This record gives sequence, C-alpha cells and structure tokens, in this order.
Amino acid sequence: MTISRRDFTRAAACALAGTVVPAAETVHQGVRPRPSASQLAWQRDELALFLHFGVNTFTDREWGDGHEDPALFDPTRLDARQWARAAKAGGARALILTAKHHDGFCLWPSPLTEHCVARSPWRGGAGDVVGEFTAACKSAGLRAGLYLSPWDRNASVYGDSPRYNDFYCDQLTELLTRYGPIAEVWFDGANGEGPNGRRQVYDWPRVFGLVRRLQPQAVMFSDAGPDVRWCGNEVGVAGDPNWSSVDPAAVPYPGASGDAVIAALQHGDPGGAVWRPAETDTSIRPGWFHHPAEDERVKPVEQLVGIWLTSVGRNSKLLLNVPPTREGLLHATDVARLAELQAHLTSLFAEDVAAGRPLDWRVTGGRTAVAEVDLGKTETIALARLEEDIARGQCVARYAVYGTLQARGDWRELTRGTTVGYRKVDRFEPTAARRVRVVVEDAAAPPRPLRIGLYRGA
Ligand code: FUL
Repeated sequence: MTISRRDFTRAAACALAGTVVPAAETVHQGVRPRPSASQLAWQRDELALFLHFGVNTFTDREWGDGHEDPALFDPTRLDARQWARAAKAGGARALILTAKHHDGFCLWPSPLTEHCVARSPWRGGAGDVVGEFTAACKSAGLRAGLYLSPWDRNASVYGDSPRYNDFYCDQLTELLTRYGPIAEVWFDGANGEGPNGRRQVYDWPRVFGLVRRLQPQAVMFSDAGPDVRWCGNEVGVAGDPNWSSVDPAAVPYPGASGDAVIAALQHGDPGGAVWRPAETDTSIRPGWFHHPAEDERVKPVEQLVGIWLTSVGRNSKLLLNVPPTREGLLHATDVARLAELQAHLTSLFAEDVAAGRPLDWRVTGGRTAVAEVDLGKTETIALARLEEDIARGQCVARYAVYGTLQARGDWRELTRGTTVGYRKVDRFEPTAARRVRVVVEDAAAPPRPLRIGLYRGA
C-alpha cells in the first residue's frame, strides 16, 4: 500500500481545475487580496489547540488500519470541559478535534458506519465526543473546529470514488448540521490507497461547496485552501517570507506534491490573487496521538515559545496539538506546559516601551517608508513586534529596524526581515536605544503605517 501525504492522482487535480469555490471575499481585478471576515477572525485567534483523539489513543498507534474493535474505545474520565479550560489557560481561542482520523473511527454516533462510538462501551454506547466537545467549547467561549480525514481505511466504499464521495459528504453533513457553528473544517492531505489498491478521486469542489453552504462562516483548511493553507511542514516553522496571498494554481489540489508546492505553501506569493494565510500545525509531543511512552517528551516551554515565534510571530496561526489520554483528559504535564507558554508570552509582551510614544511615519517612495519613535529615555530592547493592518491587505516585503542612543545619527541595525503581515516578531541582542527607526525597504504596494511594539525581551 502506498501511504503518503502527497499521494493524490492527477485526476484529483483535474477535478479541481477550473473550479470556482468562492472564498467569502470577492477578488477584484487589480485590487490586492484582503481577508474575509472569517479569515480575519481565524488569524486573530492566533493560537488554537489540535486534539488528536480516537481508537489510536487506545491502540497506541499513530495511524490505525480501520480494523480496530470499537470496543477498545472506552475513555474512563472523558471531560471536554477540562480540554476547554486548559485551552483557555494556554491562551488558545479555538480547538479542532479529530472527529475521524485515517482509521475511519467516528467520535460521533454516525448511522453511516459501525466504526464509531455508538459501538463502543463508552457511555453505554450513547456517547458523542463531538457533541461534548462542541458544547464545552461553546460554554467556554472558544471556537470549535472539526477534522474529518478524507482518507478512510475502514469504509468499504473507499476507492469506489463516487460512492465514497457520497459517503464523505453525508458524514460532513452530519457534522455540520448537528453541532452548531463550526469555525474551521480541516482536510488532511495524507492519503493512501483503498482496498485492492483502488485509488480514491475526491470531489473537492463538491466538498468545499457543501461546507460553504452548510457553514458559510467556517474557514476550510487544506494544502490547497480554499480559505487557509498548510504551512508546508509539521515542525512549527512558517515560511520566511510568508505572504498570505497565493497563486491558487501553485497548489492545485490538497496533497499535491513537489518542491515547488512546498515552497508555495511556505512562502505564498506577493503577486497572488487570493488571500489564503498559512496555518502552522505541530504537536506538543513527538506523536499526534497520546502515547504513555512520550509522557516525558513533552516539549519544554522554551521550545514552545520558539515555535510561537516562528508561527504567530511570522504571520501564521499556530495549531498546537495536545492529545487527550486514554482517560479522555489532557495530561497534567501538557496542561502545565500550556499555562507556562501563556505565562511566558504574557511576561515577554507585558511592557511595550514604545507604547504611547508618538510615531513619525514618512512615505519615502512608491514602495518605501520610514517610521521613527523616540522612547523618551534610553531603554534596553531585545524584541520588536511589527504589525500591518491586514484587514486592508499585506504590503511589506523587506524591512530593517535600527536604534540609536544619540539625539542624531549613529543608527545601529538591530534586526531585518522580509514580510510582516498580521505580526512579525524578531528577537535580537539586547541593545540600549533612545530612538528606534523601522525602514520599509520594499513593499508589494504603497506601505501603510505599521504598528510597532518594542520590548525588553526578558
Ligand atoms: C497528517 C496525518 O497523517 C497525521 O496523522 C496527523 O493527523 C497530521 C495533523 O496530519 O497528515
């Protein structure tokens, strides 16, 4: 069996070619793309938790084969409110649950399959993890998202393309009509062959159209969007540069392969006609599912802060996986780590030494500008936070930050970078400065004033 994240056929590409799945926003000729209200809300979440949970949690595997006995699924203390509490304490504003992973086991009672919670002993077969999850999100004021693996190693119709497409759309319909508002629908690019080596050709236009109809405010994630794209790796590092605009032809269908595809996912395209920001998904542990053997291998807070800087701090959103255990709870170590991450970030950004200081903004050319701020006194700074008003699009292509102690001149370069977008955070050697200058050296359009925050970084 071929098992590859990138194992999709050309036919799938053809199915998507020429398809128009309008984003919530219309793209006008000659006007730079901007986010829709849903894409903007998605980005402003900054951090979401990914919850990989299912039969794999009980078999200690990462990819199930679909032959698991549903009786294995029996979390002893499942409490979705504990997941929501930990998410809030970690500063997350949304959660995404694997309603179905590649093994095909459904965490909701689906009349379409035997491979689901209704066949398990949990809550006497009357339980519904998706229901408990969405209710917990709602009461905690968190936005709920669902992952529904296209690849299904249990469904007998998988690989019989039209029949599986019907089955998949019916499953999606259950998920998108029973549980209230769903903020994000996550389509995984991982894919393999069906029984007897049959290849499934997904009807993506139909799938995307169905989501748009049933949950118009939801964003859809996949390698190929349509609303949010994969960042191109699973190690927590968004591209540099990272444009939120893309050329949709560069990644024509979810799971398209090749170096050019990965580069397009990582970097976007300053000339791209469509707004499709990058989501950075990575796990707090080595695996996506909980494995007791990895309880000592939860990433330390310094590493999580680093991941935050290379995702949220690089114009992306961080989708951090924190998998529930066989008890159905997040592990105490992971919960503590989330709270540490939030405490660390809060202290890092506690005091903006540029706050309230007048900012002198000068456009110096068609694509260049200079911003200067007088801090009022000498400050030692080690962190710069730049932000564009992305509701109006993304412009900055290259910038440098300078500091000086003098009333005039003697500018020293503190850091430089490429794109800014929603947020760019740079750490640099702690440096004493009285005045700070941000020079926009290049932009994709006439640059608009940036928000500038400067921090001591301790
Ligand atoms: C991958 C999957 O194969 C992993 O199991 C996990 O769900 C990850 C988020 O995406 O493609």
